[in-house]
Amino acid sequence: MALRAEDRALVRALWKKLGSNVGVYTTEALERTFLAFPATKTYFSHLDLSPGSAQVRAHGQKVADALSLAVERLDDLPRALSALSHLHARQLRVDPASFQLLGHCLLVTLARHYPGDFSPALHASLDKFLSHVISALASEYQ
Ligand code: HNI
Repeated sequence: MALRAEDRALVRALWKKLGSNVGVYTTEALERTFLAFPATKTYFSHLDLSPGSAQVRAHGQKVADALSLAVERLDDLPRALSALSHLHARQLRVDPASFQLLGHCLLVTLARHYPGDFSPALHASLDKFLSHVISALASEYQ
């Protein structure tokens, strides 16, 4: 489903509000993913996954930077994320189904921290944005 102008505006406005805290929320989303879907931890056996881990926080910041780039390049997502898709598909060999799990946990995290902003319209727009990111990340799997 295409991202309409309203979706883009809502996602951009939320991202502006998150400011420099995007990494805090992606880190919480990662922690939730590891807890709710423990099979995802197998890809990170080389990292310290204990609560509050600096390594998870550092990884969360990398994911945050990729998502912020995606917000900046909403018109060009497949190209913006192609190197990352290649990395996940060919080198890391991450099951693309797990992208949905992290996306879901990020949605839950943002809803929890921004309950007042999280209207059904913002929910729908964020869901669409994450679906676009996930399909761009999955593009190199074919
Ligand atoms: Ni993902 C590395 C972005 C989902 C497993 N991942 C990265 C990096 C970014 C990134 C950025 C760092 C690349 C680099 O160093 O050049 N990952 C994203 C995004 C999503 C995502 C935007 C989804 C929204 N990755 C996932 C999921 C898994 C995953 C769901 C597994 C369950 N990613 C990895 C692994 C690494 C990784 C493993 C390497 C980590 C390391 O440091 O060794």
